[in-house]
Amino acid sequence: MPKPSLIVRKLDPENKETPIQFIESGPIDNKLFFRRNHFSYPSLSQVSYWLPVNGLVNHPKLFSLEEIRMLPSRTVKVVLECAGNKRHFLEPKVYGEQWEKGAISEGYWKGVPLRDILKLAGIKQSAREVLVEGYDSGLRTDTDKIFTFSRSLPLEKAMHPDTLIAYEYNGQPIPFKHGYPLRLIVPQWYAMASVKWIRQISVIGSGFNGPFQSVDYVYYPNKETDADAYPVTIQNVNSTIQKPLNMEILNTGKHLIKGIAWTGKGVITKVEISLDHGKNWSSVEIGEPANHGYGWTSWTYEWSVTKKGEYTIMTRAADSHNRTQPENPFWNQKGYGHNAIDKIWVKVE
Ligand SMILES: Nc1nc2c(c(=O)[nH]1)N[C@H]1C(S)=C(S)[C@@H](COP(=O)(O)O)O[C@H]1N2
Ligand SMILES: [Mo]
Repeated sequence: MPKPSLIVRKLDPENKETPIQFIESGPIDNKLFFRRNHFSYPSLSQVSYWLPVNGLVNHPKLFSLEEIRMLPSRTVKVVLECAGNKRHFLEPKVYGEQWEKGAISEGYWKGVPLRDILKLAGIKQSAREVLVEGYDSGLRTDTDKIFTFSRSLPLEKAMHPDTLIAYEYNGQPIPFKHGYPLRLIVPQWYAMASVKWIRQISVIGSGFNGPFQSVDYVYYPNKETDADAYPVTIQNVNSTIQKPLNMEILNTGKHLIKGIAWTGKGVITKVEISLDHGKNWSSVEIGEPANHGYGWTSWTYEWSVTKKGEYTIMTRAADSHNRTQPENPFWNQKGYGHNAIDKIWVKVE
């Protein structure tokens, strides 16, 4: 059997999509995990790796990898989805990586809760956010300055027991391209929050406004102005049809339609399908228990088609917070958070 491979969007920095239509189920093998980088890969020596935790703490610390591995760990199944996933389908089009449907993957991340590390350092009263810096850096096109990839979390999210300083993916040390040796994992948020190659963690007393959260990863809903901007955080409820393929030609008879659904809030409660341009909707079968960690939900639908013709297959998921997928994507300047009803076209002959 020929094997699927990553789809290249850009070589340097390396940006590649998961061939999501050809994934049987999670967890995703690291070779097929999408890659999203703002800069070239950093060079860091594993021999001398230490994790500094400083800022507004009572006892600034330097952790060795050994010390981190000895602390009580947690393992969580998490969907990492790039905020730009599905950007390609936005109308009018926007600039940026033209991700189709594969800037998403899921798997098991093991690590130490960030809050345990922060507690060992002792957070001061004046703390407001936790800043996590990556080892990679470079020029941004909008300035002539060098930045590292750095982002902060509000204290509440930083202290959530499932926000991890991860060191394993699917039972193996995290592959270098995905953040070895240590990477932040922030379940339910779009994946820009999950900073790779952690260089330093600092507790800070004010809002961080580095460009990866004050310029990028901000929703700008207006075309002409930057008014009404707000930060990109939790994943929208979403679904993707994996099978059949878009524009596939099928024969009459039985076809298994399958796909995935996920959300950054609560759990998936329902996935519906329409085969008549959205006039009628029926519920599809949801695979595993819907509340399985922060993973996606696989679903299937058996389609018996006797009439030849052209069909539109549409899916929409709903979550336990009554969020559902809109008919049209929410347009914003940078094309984040696309979660319109998923749609493909097939011909039956
Ligand atoms: N240090 C660092 N962390 C990073 C990034 C980066 O460029 N540098 N990209 C972020 C974005 S936008 C995404 S979508 C995910 C991608 O993770 P992956 O390459 O492991 O799939 O990492 C996030 N963490
Ligand atoms: Mo991303």
